[in-house]
Amino acid sequence: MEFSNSYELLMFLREKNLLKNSPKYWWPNYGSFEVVVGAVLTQNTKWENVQKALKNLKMKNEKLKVEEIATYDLLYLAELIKPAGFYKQKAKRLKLLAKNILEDFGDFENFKENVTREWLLAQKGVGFETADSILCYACSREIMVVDSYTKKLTKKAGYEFESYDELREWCERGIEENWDKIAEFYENNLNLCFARFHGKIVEYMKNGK
Ligand code: 39A
Repeated sequence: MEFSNSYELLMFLREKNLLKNSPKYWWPNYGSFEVVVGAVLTQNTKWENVQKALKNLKMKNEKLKVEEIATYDLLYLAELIKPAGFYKQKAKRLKLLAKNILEDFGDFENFKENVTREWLLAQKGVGFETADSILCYACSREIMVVDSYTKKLTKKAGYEFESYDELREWCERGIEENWDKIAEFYENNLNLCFARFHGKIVEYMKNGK
């Protein structure tokens, strides 16, 4: 596998039609508080386990609410998210994050509009990948999420990056430098190009082809 920048990687993945069975912006229920919960739950576990935990959480209410998670009994919350692993720690972190969102932003809509990467990174248990997943898929910001799949794929092509941000910037640079060409393929509908790019990488690494 050879590509000299992230644009070439995107073109390689684009031909494979990897998102044909995925939601528009790949992450289910994009733009909702559920994405924040999923981004925390997916740490150190498989997405399939996250889906089980989300199903438990959504038994009472199909739409997850920040107010609900902030007031849940901790043991009850931990029990619901058990399938995602590290459930006691994740329950504490989720509840604290929900409380802080309400305390600092008032509601989820204001959080989506105004939250910064710095604010997210200052939250307990929120690292780069979780913060960027929240920014990209919950808050509709044009930021590339990079994860272990992205690292593995670029490594296979001979790239080594010293940090998360170095890899993220490499992914973003190739796209930004070729914006005009990409705009042509997508008929100027470049909304959340990075969300779809990340989704393609994950699907390719999980399902191959
Ligand atoms: N690893 C993953 C995923 N695999 C995923 N989907 C499939 C839909 N999401 C949303 C996050 N992480």
